[in-house]
Amino acid sequence: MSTKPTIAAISVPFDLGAGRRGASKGPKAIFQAGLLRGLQQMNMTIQHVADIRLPNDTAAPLPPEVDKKNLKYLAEVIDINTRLAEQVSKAAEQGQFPLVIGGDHSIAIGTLAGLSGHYTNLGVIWIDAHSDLNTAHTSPSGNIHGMSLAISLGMGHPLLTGIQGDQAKVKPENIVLIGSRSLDEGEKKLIRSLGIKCYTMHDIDRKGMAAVMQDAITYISGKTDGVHVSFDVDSLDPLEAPGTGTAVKGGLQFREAHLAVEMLHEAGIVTSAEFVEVNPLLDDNNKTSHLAVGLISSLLGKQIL
Ligand code: Z70
Ligand code: MN
Ligand code: MN
Ligand code: MN
Repeated sequence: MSTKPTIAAISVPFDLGAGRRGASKGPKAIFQAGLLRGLQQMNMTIQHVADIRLPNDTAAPLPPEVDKKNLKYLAEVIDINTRLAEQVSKAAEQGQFPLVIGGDHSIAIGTLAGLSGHYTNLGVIWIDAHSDLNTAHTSPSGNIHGMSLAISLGMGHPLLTGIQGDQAKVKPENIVLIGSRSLDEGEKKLIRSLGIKCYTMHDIDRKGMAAVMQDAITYISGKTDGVHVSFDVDSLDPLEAPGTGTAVKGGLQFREAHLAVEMLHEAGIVTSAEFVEVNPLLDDNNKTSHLAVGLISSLLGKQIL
């Protein structure tokens, strides 16, 4: 970005899309770790524009005939994402940079739904140990945070794919997965059949993060008119990010993760972002919350010198 946009921070203290509770405490911990202060010190204009919650923690009820099979907390996930999508859309409409702070990764459903109307070809860089490409038919868990990217592709329960309209919110050729190392069988099939660009940990080990990010940026920048960065902190190695619900060994190092977001900033292509799956209940001295603040700052342009 040449002129710095206003950052519209949108917190989503929601964790019913995940298999364990605690990510709902992520936003508070990330703000307490100094998010606003850090960005203000960088001369960024940041406003905390919304905190998305269910009134009295109760979702709008679903009609009794709705098939909820293998979709845990479907009503809550629909309701929170419907609200989030409206808020994200409003921020994008006003030319702000939506910065969504989760919460579990099911909130990407609402973020992408809210963004999609503002772009013809929205790019998505999905930095995650997982691909979140399950449907109720392939999911081993029924946890909707493992389905959010499939839903954004238009695959999944119609009440989820229908948020902000039935159209797909993102096209498979505009997605890049980075840091993958825990993929379910159905997800692998889908990545192959749709030809989704996927840089696994194996690719990062072989080529190095700098080359992977350069490839990813080249791949996505020519054909998209906006790029959303969906950053799941479980992409990092559990030694770096212990405060997350589904830690998977063999993840990104602190420096690799920072390099990735620094290169995204330098490319000048990023128009929105979300940081998800910080679980303060599992954290060690707020290490993961501070890590998130550092990564967000770097993505938005913080430099060492
Ligand atoms: C598994 C599932 C997942 C995040 C775990 C795990 C999905 N593929 N996503 N943590 N962020 O249950 O679908
Ligand atoms: Mn995820
Ligand atoms: Mn994950
Ligand atoms: Mn930079």
